[in-house]
Amino acid sequence: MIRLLPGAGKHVTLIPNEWSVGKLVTMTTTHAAEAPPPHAPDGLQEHFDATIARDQRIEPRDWMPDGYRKTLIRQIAQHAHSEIIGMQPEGEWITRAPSLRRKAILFAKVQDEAGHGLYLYSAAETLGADRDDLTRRLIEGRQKYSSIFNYPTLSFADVGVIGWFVDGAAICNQVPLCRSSYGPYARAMVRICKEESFHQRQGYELLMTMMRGTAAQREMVQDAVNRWWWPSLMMFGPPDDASPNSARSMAWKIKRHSNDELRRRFVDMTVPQAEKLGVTLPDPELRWNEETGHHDFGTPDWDELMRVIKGDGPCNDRRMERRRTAHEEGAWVREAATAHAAKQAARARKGAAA
Ligand code: BYC
Repeated sequence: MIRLLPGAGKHVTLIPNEWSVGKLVTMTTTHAAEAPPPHAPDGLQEHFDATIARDQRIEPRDWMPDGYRKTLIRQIAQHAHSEIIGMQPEGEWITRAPSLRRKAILFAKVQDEAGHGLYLYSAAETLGADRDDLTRRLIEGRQKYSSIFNYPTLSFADVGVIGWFVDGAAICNQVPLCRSSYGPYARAMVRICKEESFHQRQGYELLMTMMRGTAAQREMVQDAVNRWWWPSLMMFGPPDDASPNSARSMAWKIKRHSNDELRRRFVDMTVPQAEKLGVTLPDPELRWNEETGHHDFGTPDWDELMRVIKGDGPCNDRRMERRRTAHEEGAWVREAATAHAAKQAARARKGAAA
């Protein structure tokens, strides 16, 4: 089957592959998994390369190499799953927030994360992925989500530190993704980053309030900082020399900076904030380096990151169990929405025929 697609000013033919937009064949078929890499019809690869070289965007209807599509689906799906699982650690504090104001703020933040997950699943769908399939892959442990959400939230100070560190790290990582070469992903990131920046400030404001409080509150903040610092540095992924995907993703301009560059940017951004707050970052090697114009810092425990990614972190089982239960308990909502959409479509058809 050949489809005609509007290319840059001219019509080009596309030989569909398993990822083609319009879900000609979905991700789950055996055929798709076994299909040989599709051959790019004349000129399309060159057109794609030139678009990337000019820093222009690839859009869903454009031809793209199979590897580019797969890489994007992998990254966007992992990102979407992280947003949804990321609702859990903070969500546990909604009923225990110390005031109505803090409860309302936390509620709104957790709800925003759900929204981020939905934009991202929608972006993945523009690549031909199927959201149900992605969710199944997560639930069956075949797709990843961020390591950071496998750590427990032991006190209300953790809510502030997640906002400050985790959302701060998310901003460092995701602002450059607003310039990612794939249009729908880049556009989703614009709104997500605006909200993340609000989240980071609410976390920092909460911590400033606690630091002005009692000695016990200040201790809670320092304890949360000690527990979240290293896992936050791990959010940026393995070091560059152990990151199998970075080089390819950067050549395609999906990622704009390497894992280590972004990690360093995060450290540089966070150190003065820690000083202002009056907390100590738990790294004896942390110091300003006049020559490089950046901070030197210690090495995260990469074995720990690998263990957590593989499912052996402090809360992996709990997070996945909760996600599975929520998915099963939400089945009636999906069925009701599908029935409602079918009814609406039937009504629209009837109206059009009348
Ligand atoms: N945790 O070659 P690499 C958020 C995996 S949401 C788990 O460097 P890549 C927020 C990686 O997937 C946070 N897995 O990979 C939400 C790869 O495995 P596969 C999520 C990790 O893709 C709610 C393998 O290790 N943010 O911020 O070039 C509230 C090798 O790594 C991790 C995003 O998803 C990890 N930490 O770079 C608040 C942002 N690190 O897939 C905040 C978008 C690596 O080959 N994603 N892996 O089996 C990215 O920027 C990149 O995907 C990463 C990894 C930097 C994360």
